[in-house]
Amino acid sequence: MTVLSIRGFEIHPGYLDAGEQAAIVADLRKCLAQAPLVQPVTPRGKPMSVRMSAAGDFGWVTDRKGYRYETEHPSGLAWPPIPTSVTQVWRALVPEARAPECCLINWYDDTAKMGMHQDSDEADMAQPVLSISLGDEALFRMGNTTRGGKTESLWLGSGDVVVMAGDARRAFHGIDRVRAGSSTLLPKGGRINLTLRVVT
Ligand code: MD6
Ligand code: FE
Repeated sequence: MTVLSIRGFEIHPGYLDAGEQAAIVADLRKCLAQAPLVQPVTPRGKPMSVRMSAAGDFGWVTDRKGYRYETEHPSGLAWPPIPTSVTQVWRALVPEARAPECCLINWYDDTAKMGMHQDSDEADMAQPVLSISLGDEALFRMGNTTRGGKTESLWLGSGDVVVMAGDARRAFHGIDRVRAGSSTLLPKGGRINLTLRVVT
């Protein structure tokens, strides 16, 4: 299987076949029935364009009180467990890592994007972050461990998996845009990105 390395990001194009992608989507529907997607706001009160939920021991949340991990959905209910269809990918690609404690679920419509950011709210930055893309293609921008400078972009398609480990673990990255209608996986279109993390 092909593996690309771009600025230390390890990219596995087409890692999941169509059947595996559909099985994960079916599992995520059950998760989202228990922990519905919410529109988060930044600490400064700006609504984000993605809708967000999570599975696992912790969910990453943002609101007026700041960015943080929480053990409960904003409704006060526990997050659902991470589906085994998802943890399998982590075990296969990062076998040395600790078990994932959070599966962040980001849903993008065709206007959503994600500004350049670092994933840095986790206690053990030696642990990798793994992302799974499902549905419409998205333009993923990879930068440096400090803000600014040269970047490289790549379209992530449905079934692609990205591992951020080592130096890339602290690299800035973001989503510039989503290509509407580029996948038939989700009947109403859009894109789901899962990011698996060790939090503690
Ligand atoms: C996205 N991904 O693909 C946004 N974070 O929608 C991320 O923010 C990300 O792809 C950590 C590791 C891999 C990622
Ligand atoms: Fe990220």
